[in-house]
Amino acid sequence: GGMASLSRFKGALVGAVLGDCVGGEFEGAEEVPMENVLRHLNGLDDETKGDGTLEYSDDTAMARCVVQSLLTRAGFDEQDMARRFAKEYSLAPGRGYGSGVIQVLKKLSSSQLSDVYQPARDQFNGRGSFGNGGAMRVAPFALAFPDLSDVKKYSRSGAMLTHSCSLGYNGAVLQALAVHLSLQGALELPAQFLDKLISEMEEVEDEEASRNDARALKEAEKPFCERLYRLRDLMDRSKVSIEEVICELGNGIAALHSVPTAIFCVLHCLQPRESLPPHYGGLERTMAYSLALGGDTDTIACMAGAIAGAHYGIEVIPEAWMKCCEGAKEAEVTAQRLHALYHQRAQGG
Ligand code: R7I
Ligand code: MG
Ligand code: MG
Repeated sequence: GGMASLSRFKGALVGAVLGDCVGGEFEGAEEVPMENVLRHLNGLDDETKGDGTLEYSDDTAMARCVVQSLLTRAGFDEQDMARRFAKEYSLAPGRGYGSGVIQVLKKLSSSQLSDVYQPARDQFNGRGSFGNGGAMRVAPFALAFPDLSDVKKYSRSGAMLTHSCSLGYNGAVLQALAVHLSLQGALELPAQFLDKLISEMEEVEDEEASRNDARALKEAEKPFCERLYRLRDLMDRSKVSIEEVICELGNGIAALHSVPTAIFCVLHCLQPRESLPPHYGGLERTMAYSLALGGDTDTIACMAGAIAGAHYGIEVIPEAWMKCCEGAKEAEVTAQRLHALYHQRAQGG
């Protein structure tokens, strides 16, 4: 489809759900042989399996809250979004939330809360979380706001409801930017796509709070930029092993160790790869490759799925995969409403 087409919106939202659902199988595994990944994915074609047998986790549970809030409020409303996170957690606490964020979600249900950002600031001795929980749910921001500056501003605020450390919320900004650009067709020119991400993140990470956090955590001056430069080096190599990717970019629950990794998965899988079945399309390759990295597989596949889905569109997503994944059909339906909101805003409505 063309720029910001309905197919791309559906692809982004459904791609994220798929990644979360199929990635759950290997979450926390140290390394996953590709053989096991392919067996798992081939199993999804089994007709005898029931609908929605692969349940979504916190990644999708929170993304659904983001979607519902953005649609209901026709924009970003921090009170409303915080309330939805808290309510969702109280109704289904067993979706695999990060161990730290649970405290935030409990505090957010309190009715006498004057500042919805305060519970997040109290995390980890006042530094805030650098986990990838802000980034894993951020795709809907890119689907609701056509302006790049709005995507940056609101994805940051949305992440700060639970992640007040810049190494957490800047990861969300990076992921939102990647989905935004992919939606515009920017992955047709991968090198320029990456250049654009780097130039945007150079600006984002120039802020004082970012510099202070990076210094305190003994990271590079601009940690996400540094990772994006490493990513560029990896892309330029003719061959790169899974071990090298894990070593250079990471596969963990920190946003810094997973968002650049997810972007790499998408870029690496734009073309056929020897290690992957030749009949796989780009989205299937991206999913398989993300799972093979091990570590935080549900979240890395979820983020890669959103970016890849925005690029390839809904048509390439196997029907059998859709059927197996809880919430995938619903995501396809709600994507239409985000598409309408986006184009209404784009026309200044
Ligand atoms: O970031 P968050 O929402 O977790 C998301 C992850 C995804 O993989 C989901 O699929 C789910 O499995 O969890 O939750 P947080 O609790 O804020 O952060 C996740 C973890 O990162 C924490 O439980 C800590 O182990 C670690 N972490 C930190 N550790 C030390 N110091 C995050 N921030 C810090 C920190 O500042
Ligand atoms: Mg999860
Ligand atoms: Mg995860």
